[in-house]
Amino acid sequence: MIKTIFSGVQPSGNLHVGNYFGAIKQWVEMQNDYQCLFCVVDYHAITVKQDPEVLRRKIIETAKIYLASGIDPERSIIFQQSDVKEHTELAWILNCVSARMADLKKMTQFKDKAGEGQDNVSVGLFAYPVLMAADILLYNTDVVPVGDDQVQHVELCRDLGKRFNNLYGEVFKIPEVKIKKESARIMGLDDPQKKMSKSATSEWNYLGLTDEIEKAKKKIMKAVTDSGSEIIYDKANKPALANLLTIYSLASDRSIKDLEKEFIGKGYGDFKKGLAETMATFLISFQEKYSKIKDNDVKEILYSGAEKARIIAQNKIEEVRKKIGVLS
Ligand code: AQP
Repeated sequence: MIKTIFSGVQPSGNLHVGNYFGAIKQWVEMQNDYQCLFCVVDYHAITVKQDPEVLRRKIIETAKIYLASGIDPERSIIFQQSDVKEHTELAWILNCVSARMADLKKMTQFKDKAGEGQDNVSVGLFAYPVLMAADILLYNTDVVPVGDDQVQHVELCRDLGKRFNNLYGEVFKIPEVKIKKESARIMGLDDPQKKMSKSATSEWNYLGLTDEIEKAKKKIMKAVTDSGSEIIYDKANKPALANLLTIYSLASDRSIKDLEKEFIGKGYGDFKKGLAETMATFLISFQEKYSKIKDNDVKEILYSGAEKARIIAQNKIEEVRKKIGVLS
């Protein structure tokens, strides 16, 4: 039987090469072998403050990025999370019957995002991994392709699904996580100790898929580097260069060894110029596809995607409602 994958991106900022190489590129490759659902997880985005006008635009932009990357709406279901109400319904049920405060307190992403002010962030930010578990469990998902930062959340999803099944009998399929080792964690251009993040306070942190080409080049030229001048991959001692080499390798489809060879005897300046040009070529080609996609076409794709997703989600929620004892 054909297996199902589910994954999503929050429309919470400018999607970057970390989102692309860490997650979306894998999705494109998996379309041939799986039944795929790719969601624009807008209810995740509102766990932190959003400007409604900007959010509306980002939802369209995120779906456009899926399409420009090669997600094919004829083969894959692309939809907006808030269009399928069963996500929030299941999240509430899981909040009550499966999730425990202790589970959520362990989530490192919550600790990172809330920082010192844990008492003043939204309850939604704390509970968001439960909504993510609901997103996944609703669709009998077999595999969840994500970047490294989401692995802990998928593990929690597995635990919540198993706990529900133990209490009420087999209802949920327990999914596996899938990460692409070489691109699982792209680090910030301004700080190689922190992951590249679309909601970073500084735009010099990320390389956006829709960044103007000259700006993208500037970001690369300004990216922090390490001491020394040799171009070698050494994650422990040269983390910034290791990150840039990873991005270079992913954008050019060349091995890191091959790149190291090319830059023997050359310094960071030449290396960055090479990366800036490679990235420009990658972004020009991506943005050409992106700019041809019309907002209205995206809206139609999201609408019909939600109709298809809803059929699967409604079946699962009916099963859940029966099990927990509410009248249908
Ligand atoms: N730096 C990264 N390297 C590799 N993969 C990454 N992903 C995110 N950042 C990196 C993967 O992209 C997918 C979508 O991410 P998300 O929208 O769920 O947001 P996130 O994981 O919280 O990361 P972001 O993009 O930095 O968003 P903000 O700043 O809004 O929190 C996921 O599969 C993620 O692993």
